[in-house]
Amino acid sequence: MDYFDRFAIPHPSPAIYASMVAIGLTMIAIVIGLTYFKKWGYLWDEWLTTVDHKRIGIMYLISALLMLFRGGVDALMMRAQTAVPDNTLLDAQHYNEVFTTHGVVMIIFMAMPFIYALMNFVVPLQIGARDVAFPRLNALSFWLFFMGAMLFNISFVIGGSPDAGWTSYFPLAGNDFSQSVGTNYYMLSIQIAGIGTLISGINFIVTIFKMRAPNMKLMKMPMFTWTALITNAIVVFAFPVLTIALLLGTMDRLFGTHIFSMTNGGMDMLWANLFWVWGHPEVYILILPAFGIYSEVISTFSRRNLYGYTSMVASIVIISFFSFLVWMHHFFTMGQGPLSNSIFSITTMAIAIPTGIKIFNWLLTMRKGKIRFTVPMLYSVGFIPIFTIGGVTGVMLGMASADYQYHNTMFLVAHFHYTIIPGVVFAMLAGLTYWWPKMFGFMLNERIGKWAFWFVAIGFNVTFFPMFFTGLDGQARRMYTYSEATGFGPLNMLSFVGAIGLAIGFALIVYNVYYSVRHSSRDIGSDPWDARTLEWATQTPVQSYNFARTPQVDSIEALWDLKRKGKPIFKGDIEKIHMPNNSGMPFIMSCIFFVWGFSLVFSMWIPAIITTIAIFACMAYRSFEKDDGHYISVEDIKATEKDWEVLADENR
Ligand code: HEM
Ligand SMILES: [Cu+2]
Repeated sequence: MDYFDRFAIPHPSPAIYASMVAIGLTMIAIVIGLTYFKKWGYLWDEWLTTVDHKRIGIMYLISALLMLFRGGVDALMMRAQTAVPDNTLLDAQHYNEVFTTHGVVMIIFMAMPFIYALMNFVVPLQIGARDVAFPRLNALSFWLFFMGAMLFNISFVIGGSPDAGWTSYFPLAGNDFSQSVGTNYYMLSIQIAGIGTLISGINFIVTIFKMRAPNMKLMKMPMFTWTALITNAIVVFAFPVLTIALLLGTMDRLFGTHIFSMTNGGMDMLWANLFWVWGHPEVYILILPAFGIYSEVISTFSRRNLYGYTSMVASIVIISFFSFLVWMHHFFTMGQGPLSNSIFSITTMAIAIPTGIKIFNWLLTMRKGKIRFTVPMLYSVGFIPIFTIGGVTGVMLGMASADYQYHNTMFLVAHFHYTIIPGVVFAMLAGLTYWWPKMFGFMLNERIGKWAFWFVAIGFNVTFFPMFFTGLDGQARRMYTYSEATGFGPLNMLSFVGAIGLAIGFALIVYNVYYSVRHSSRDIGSDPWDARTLEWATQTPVQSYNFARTPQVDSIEALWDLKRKGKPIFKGDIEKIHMPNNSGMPFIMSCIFFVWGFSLVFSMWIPAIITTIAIFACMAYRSFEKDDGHYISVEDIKATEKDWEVLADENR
């Protein structure tokens, strides 16, 4: 029996048992449902083995939404616990686990797949490509991310969740202070997902450099594609640091090395440095694609071309460079002395300049525009003032001396939510609503969407604005409770009320999907927003091969020029198209990775060795496999294109 004790969770409670039962029942229901409706084959052929960037994008999207729900439940539990002083809903240990999993899930398993969902779906279409450069690797990226997420989530029911914060600082995260397997889960699941992300980074850089439509110069790329390019460049430089940090952390925990420990020559600050050398660029990995989405949405719904295109490009390049030069601002108070604190203070504040340029460009794009306040536009307009508050408080935190007051208080928590929520969540909701018709062939209902927007926007401010005040008053972050004498009670209650407003907003978004699936018109054409870029010059839903003829582009807003000036995009005859074949390998390999990670979490060496060999065997198999893809014949293409008035000159 002893052997199995390790799989038990160390701090069980009725709520956890209830969730275990709920998870078990849901899984059984899914298996029964798939069997009953005979959908296993469909699932395997169309989804699990697909290499189509559009389907991979949709799978990223579904995973991100599931994780948003999980992270959201964590958030509600935290706000409920702190709503009144001396509350006992969660004890200290559970609270630690909840804020840790909330942070990790939201950043790594919600925001990251969300941006990759949109990049996958949109970028190849925006540049006029048939797919990404390495479609199979793309599937591998997704499945590695997915298996990483699953591994992280099962910690909740098998062995216990991590509890050392999403930053997992040592020595707290070392074996002496984190004795459960929770932090092993943290190290290994983020490792697996992170490898997937790194592969995506390379894939997208090659795609954007090599697969653009003829004549699409770099400075003619749509802004979302520009941000995708720079984001993936940051990924390629930042993620290897995380890989190494996690590897070293895993060695400390599993093999008893002393790299980050306080004893035997370890350096705990080395972790903090490595973590933030990845971690600060990471926040820009999240926000740059958001900037891209806002640029597309604001120019489409202001019916104007983006103001200051060149300065937009320049500022994202500068931001990406600076994002690597500020990491130390996360530990001004940990004793590196005034010289380094001053240098990092200056670099930190400097980053506000290119960001400010972008804000002015969006405002100037809207100026004199014919603005349509659709749902994506509401999120984009709402983003501007809220994000500005986040940026300004960031500059306050960036002053090293003042940070001694703010650090580790609720003020910091307010700051980063004021950047991340408008900067990532609003952007994703804008992008989701904007590209939804291209993905699924119908629009989301505007009226429900607007109600959801107001609940989200107001709920957000009511939740997080009070934290600036409690933080300045000295309420520390990551504390599970406080006494009545502190006087923090009422403002925390207000935060809780706001969190419920936010939850209602998200529930409305889910309801909107359900409502629109049932009631929205399917007859929306291929360009329902009267948009400007190439992704809207495809049939809806998009054909597997994207474009029957390769588009010819020589302006930033190719579709707009076609519609307004009659500049043709599609020329020449239809030719047969070469497409990659589906493959089960990425999925199978990722399943093996999952077992590998799970074995290591519990120090089960034999399965860990077997799966390591199996992973290499998969790679070897792949390198000898002969698979040259397949062709789609001209007749088949013509049959698919027949019912669609192609925007080509000669077909008009
Ligand atoms: C004008 C731009 C910004 C400045 C000057 C800035 C500055 C700072 C500083 C100095 C800290 C550390 C404070 C402390 O620990 O005491 C911090 C924390 C943080 N910032 Fe920002 N920031 C900016 C923009 C952003 C953006 C765009 C994001 C995300 C999209 C972001 C996300 C975060 C997060 C997640 C943390 C807290 C991490 C943690 O300790 O858990 N910041 N910021
Ligand atoms: Cu930072």
